Amino acid sequence: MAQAEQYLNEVLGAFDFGAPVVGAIRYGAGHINDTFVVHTQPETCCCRRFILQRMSPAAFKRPDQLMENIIGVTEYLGREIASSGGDRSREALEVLRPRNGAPYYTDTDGGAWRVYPFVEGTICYQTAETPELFAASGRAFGRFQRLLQGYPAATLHETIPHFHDTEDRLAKLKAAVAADSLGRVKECRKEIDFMLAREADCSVALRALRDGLLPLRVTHNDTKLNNVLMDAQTGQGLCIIDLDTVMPGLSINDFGDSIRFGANHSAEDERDLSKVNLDVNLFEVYAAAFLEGAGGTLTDKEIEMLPWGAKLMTLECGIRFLTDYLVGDQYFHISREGQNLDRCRTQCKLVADMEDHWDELAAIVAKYR
Ligand code: ADP
Ligand code: GN1
Ligand code: MG
Repeated sequence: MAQAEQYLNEVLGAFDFGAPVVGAIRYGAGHINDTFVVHTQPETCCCRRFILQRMSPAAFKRPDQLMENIIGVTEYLGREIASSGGDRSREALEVLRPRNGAPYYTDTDGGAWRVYPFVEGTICYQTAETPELFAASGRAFGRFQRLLQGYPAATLHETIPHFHDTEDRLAKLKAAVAADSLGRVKECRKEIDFMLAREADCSVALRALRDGLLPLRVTHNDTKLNNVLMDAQTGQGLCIIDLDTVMPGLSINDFGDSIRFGANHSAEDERDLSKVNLDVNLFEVYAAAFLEGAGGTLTDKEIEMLPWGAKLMTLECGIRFLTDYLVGDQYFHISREGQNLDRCRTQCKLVADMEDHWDELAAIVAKYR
């Protein structure tokens, strides 16, 4: 599909922003969608902004189902937030429909675009600059899970089938290695062996689900620190964004993906691996905050298995980055050659660190059961 910029004029004309559009530029650090910020200039007040996104055609095959999920979830969250005295317009995303009243706009080449009002007065962080900030994100993701406790899970579409099916992710890696379509396998033998040596781990959470030890819940499934907008005034987690993967899932995965991304002090694509280390203190800070936000919704078994969520989300993400590198970077946006391999290497380092600190992680969560 062509560059998203090519369709901007057409797409901007399809929405009524309530005032003239004065510009639209690329925005944010997401790996999946094409995101733009749209500036408008109302006559009587200052600039109003919107987020315009082309949903990734590589990731999302059914934008109709995806938007049905998002509209259902944002309206439900809006009602829950309003009824507890919260600010619906800032604490939950709102979908701005195109002029034709559809949930999203389809451009002349079939690309699917949506708009949200920009949530002002917020900051989107790429690394946990302070433990307080990380804790605030944990409370927000825990609360998100609690707020959606009563959501009718059976009405949700599976926007990406097998999304956190770690067994399936490993099988796809094996297939990419066997095909070696770009001859890249020789560069990443060490990383491939690292993943293969952990084949049995890939089944741990899935087996617990199959055995009825872990419950299926409505989960976010992509709980990176940069998927929560922090209130610039209060420093608290305000609005959970990136709802593309809200689906039935495991609470330990929501916990784990936050640890993967946030409980260290380096970028996801850091090349100097000596800088990539699990911060056990941040693990504890996040665990306490996530459980506080979840307000008693997690079972003892879920709490016991939180370290598994951290390890498996990190291993799985490493497997996904590696697979994408082997097939030619088709899924995760890259800004330089080798970036997905670098991302894979940071994940391997973090998994190894988690293994080295396993007893400490288990002791931390045991305190909260
Ligand atoms: P991706 O799936 O590519 O990660 P996101 O939905 O996370 O896309 O959006 C990318 C970035 O855009 C976010 O990290 C955040 O900085 C910004 N963003 C998204 N929605 C909003 C919003 N409603 N208000 C303010 N910023 C937003
Ligand atoms: C993607 O969309 P974004 O950038 O928040 C990906 C996650 C990965 C993450 C790795 C829909 O998240 O699953 O964990 O990159 N999202 C999707 O940074 O695949
Ligand atoms: Mg995102």
